[in-house]
Amino acid sequence: MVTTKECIELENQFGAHNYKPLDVVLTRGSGIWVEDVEGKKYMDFLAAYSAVNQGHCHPRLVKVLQEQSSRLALTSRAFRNDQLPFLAKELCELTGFEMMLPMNSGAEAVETAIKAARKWGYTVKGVEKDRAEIIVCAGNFHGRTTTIISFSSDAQYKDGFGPLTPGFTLIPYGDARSLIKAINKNTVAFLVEPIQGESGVVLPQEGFLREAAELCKQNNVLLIADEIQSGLGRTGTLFAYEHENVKPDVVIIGKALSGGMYPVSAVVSSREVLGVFNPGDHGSTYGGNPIACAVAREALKIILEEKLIEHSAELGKYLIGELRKINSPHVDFYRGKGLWIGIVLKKEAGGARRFCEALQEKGILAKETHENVIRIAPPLVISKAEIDQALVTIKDILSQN
Ligand code: IF1
Repeated sequence: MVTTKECIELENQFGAHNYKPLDVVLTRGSGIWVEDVEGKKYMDFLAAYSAVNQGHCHPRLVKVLQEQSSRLALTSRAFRNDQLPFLAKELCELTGFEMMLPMNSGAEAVETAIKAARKWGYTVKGVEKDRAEIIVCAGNFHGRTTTIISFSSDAQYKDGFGPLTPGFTLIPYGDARSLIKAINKNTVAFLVEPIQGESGVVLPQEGFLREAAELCKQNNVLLIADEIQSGLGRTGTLFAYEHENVKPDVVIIGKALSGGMYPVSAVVSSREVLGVFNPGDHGSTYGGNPIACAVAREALKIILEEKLIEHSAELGKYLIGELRKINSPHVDFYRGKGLWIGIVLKKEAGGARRFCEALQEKGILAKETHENVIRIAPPLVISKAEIDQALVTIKDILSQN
């Protein structure tokens, strides 16, 4: 039997220190519950940043993973397989787009969308070679590749990783007037999270996304929604953009596309946009592999058949309502949509980390973001009874002085 202490020491000695995780060493998970190596059980209120919407080790996903991995695991796209065609069809029908391009990590899908938008700019819109510009928002998080961190507004994500990739313009999140000013003849796309995750579950003011969609349409600019974290039921709709009744030109999906069982991501869009890719333009060894596609097909079915979208809307509303009843000296306000909530602490609260450590002590695993926000994002399979059980602990910790 390994111990927490032993695991932490080994990881610290042999693993790069690119994270500061909570000192909990997990060994088992089911539903919203995870267990550490000493047998202590926790409610997972992060869901691997919304990748485990379907709950840990969902039996249907384990079964599909086992079956497919013992049949055919990887062929590369040099050959075809019998899973990708059906994921492509099912994903396009579910999302209402004409085509998809499968990748593995979220960042790879974001890079795919950037490359598609640039090539669409040159070959369809007629932008001058190498002059394409993409507008992004301050506070964005779209991944960790050197191109993606080039347009981050967070110095830490960029420091030490230059030279940075040009061709990106930052505007304040939610500011349509800045968007108008930033758009020019070389603008090919506006890449945006409908709700910003890493920034701490930040919702733009009502109507921003609708105005942005209108501006993009008027200026022949692609609206690209990064739904890698906000998508697939997290905010109480299939995609977060639906809250604003817009339909982006391109949608980037990841994380819960596989229910946390396997790295799977995809870009969905029109034939006009994804049609810019010719054979050999783009790809990846594992992109669209049989396991990824079989697991993703099942993960999408679970979201629909277990009504996780409606569940997220209903229980999310209940949860934020109950949280707002807590009389806490530390909390400034609560914000969120569906089962995605940010508890924004006052400056004088001393940062969110200590509250996450206190929650860990009491059996709830949550993650701080940007110093003063406790992010709440349990698997969407959470029951009302489990929420009520968690509320007792959360209330206890937030109301203490
Ligand atoms: C880390 C953050 C969250 C994402 C959105 C693309 C990606 C992500 C909206 C890239 C990934 C993860 C990455 C992970 C922690 C986590 C994270 F804190 F980094 F910012 F969720 F908020 N678009 N987010 O949220 O997808 O390549 O990771 O599959 O890098 O620390 P990926």
